[in-house]
Order: sequence, then structure tokens, then C-alpha cells
Amino acid sequence: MDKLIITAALTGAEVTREQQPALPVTPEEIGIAAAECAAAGAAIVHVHARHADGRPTQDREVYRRIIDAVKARCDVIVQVSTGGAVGMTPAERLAPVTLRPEMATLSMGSVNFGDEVFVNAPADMAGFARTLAEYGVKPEFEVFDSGMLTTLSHWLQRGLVAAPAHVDFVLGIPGAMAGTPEALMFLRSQLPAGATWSVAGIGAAQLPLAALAIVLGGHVRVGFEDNIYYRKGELATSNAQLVARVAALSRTLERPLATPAEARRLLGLA
Ligand code: KMH
Ligand code: ZN
Repeated sequence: MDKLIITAALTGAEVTREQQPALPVTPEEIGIAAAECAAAGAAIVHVHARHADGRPTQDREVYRRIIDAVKARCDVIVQVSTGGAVGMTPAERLAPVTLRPEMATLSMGSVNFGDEVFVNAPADMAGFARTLAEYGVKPEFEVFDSGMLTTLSHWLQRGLVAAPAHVDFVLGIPGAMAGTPEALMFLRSQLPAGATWSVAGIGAAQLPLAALAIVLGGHVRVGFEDNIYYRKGELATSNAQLVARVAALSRTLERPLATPAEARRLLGLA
């Protein structure tokens, strides 16, 4: 079994400081959080940008400052969001890809997202795939529901994206696929040949799905974007606290952690 790649989803677009006082918002805060997570065992940081007042933005310059702040402190893989926030235009969402980060997310379809709709029209998503390829950026395909894997298989057959794919299952969003072991097992059974995968469980699903991924040979995403609690009723004190718990669990289960350099090799980045 490959070593475990832990991704820290540090900020997201939805969580506020009111909900989670330790949420990193400014580029410097995100850089510090990334370094803490790298020290705790993360090999990738999934980053979103915010304006100074906390509103989400896909502004290229803010992403540039975030990437610089992370790289100044650690060698972790930086994965930018192209999901941004609900309601942003495709062009807006693609802006950070032009910075040529090592990785970027690519959402594989439209989905109800709590009380909102996260729109990812097929033609737009194909355009995202082409733009990532043009800038040499490795996609992480965000899969919120099973039909999105069918789309990915079609893309691979058509040669729109290159194999092997790296997929992240985002499970437990209200309106999308549930954060259950059964959902994860089904999605895993539908993966294209040779794909690598991780799971991001939302809220209380984060820890049990991380545990399942560790034993199944998948990879794990944790962090405030997906879950702000350490346990029921107790906020986590930092993103690194959530990373450290998964790192400890993986070591207990005798699955060593991938360093950023090892993650680059596993994902075909190096
Ligand atoms: N904020 C969500 C609407 C991604 O980063 O690629 C989309 C999202 C996915 O967070
Ligand atoms: Zn995200």
C-alpha cells in the first residue's frame, strides 16, 4: 500500500471566523497554518483566498501572496481551488490556475450545496480541464456524487484528461452523497483504472471516513473547510490539530505518511 497523503483544506469559502476563531484568512495566516500542517504530516494544502474582511475571492494576486507565504515556510504541495464559492463565474474561478500551481481542484458536476446550487455545467468543466492542461497543472477531480465519476471516465476515454486521475470524494454535503462508509465503498468501486483517491468527509463524517481511507489505501483530506470540530461540541484549535490526529491514526495502523516529495512521486508531479 502506498504511503498516506494528507491534504489540509485550510480555509474554504464558507466557514467564518465567527464559526471558527482559528480560521486562517490572510495570506500570512494561511502560510503559517500550512507550515503547521506540514509539520504535523500534511503533504498537500488545499487553499482558498479571502478578502481582508473574510469574503471569498479568486483574485490572482491574493492567491499569489498565499502561494508565496506557503512556499516561504515549507515545501508542501499547493493545490488551489477552482471551485471558489457558489455563484462565481467560471472565468473568475480559473484565475489562480494562471499562476501555474502544482495542483488545482476541478469539480466534476453540479450539485445541491446546502440551500444553494454549486453549478458546474459540462462545457465549463471541460474548459477547466483544458485550461489546467494548458498551464501544466495537475487536477484533483472533486466528486460529490456518483454520476461525476461517469463523467470522468468519459473524459479519460476521450483523452480530455490524462490517466492516472486523482480523485477526491467530498462526502456529506447536505444535498449530495452521504458521508457514510457505504457511499465511499461504492464510489471506490466505480473509480477509473489506476486512479488514486482521497476522501474529504464533511463535519462529523471527517474522522470515520479518514480512518476508512487509511485502511483501504486511499488518501485523506481534513481541515476547517470541511469540518471545524475536534469532537462533538468542541471546536478544533487549529487545522494542524486535525492533521495530527489523522497522522497519529495512520501511524497506529502502520501506514506511514508521504512526505511532500513522496506525494509528488505518487501523484506524478515529480
Ligand atoms: N466552495 C465550494 C462551493 C473546490 O475547492 O474546488 C466549492 C469548493 C470546491 O470548495
Ligand atoms: Zn475547496
